[in-house]
Amino acid sequence: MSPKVLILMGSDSDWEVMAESRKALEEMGVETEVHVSSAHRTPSRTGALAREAAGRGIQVVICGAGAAAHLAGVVAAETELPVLGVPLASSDLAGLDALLATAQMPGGVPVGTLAVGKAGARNAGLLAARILALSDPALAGRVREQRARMAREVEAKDAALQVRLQADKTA
Ligand code: RP5
Repeated sequence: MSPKVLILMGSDSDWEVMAESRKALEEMGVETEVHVSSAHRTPSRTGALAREAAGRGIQVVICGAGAAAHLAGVVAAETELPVLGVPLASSDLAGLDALLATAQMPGGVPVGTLAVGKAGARNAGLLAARILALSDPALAGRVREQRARMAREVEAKDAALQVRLQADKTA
């Protein structure tokens, strides 16, 4: 099966965070393709990856970049596929620069922007899975199961807290 989600990042230094996108998609049984490609350092390669993605069967592109983070915007300018942007905290501005650069796209060139860092990277993967699930009932089932699993985990944490509180009271 060919990968349906393309994950791009501006530098290999982004991988520790962007691996969360791939992990989330792996949990959902969605295959990914991952590349380092920079909007600034390798503009031609980035343009080509974006332009060729749909023809290779890619349905969603996730872009993670830090600092003056133009990667998601440049990719969105070169493809009609949905593009999700993950701002990364890799400069002295701790991700605020990347957040604004990724989110503040001009009208007509949409980038769905997630939170800064690992939570945003994970959510980009989960959101990509939800987009794909619109036309894939088996994947929709796995998305439902992920939500149910998360709810069960919160309930288990609450149950454990109640036990601790009760023990404190009787101590
Ligand atoms: C951005 O600059 C990259 O996305 C990365 O977050 C940041 C720093 O890149 P390196 O200097 O570590 O290659 O373009």
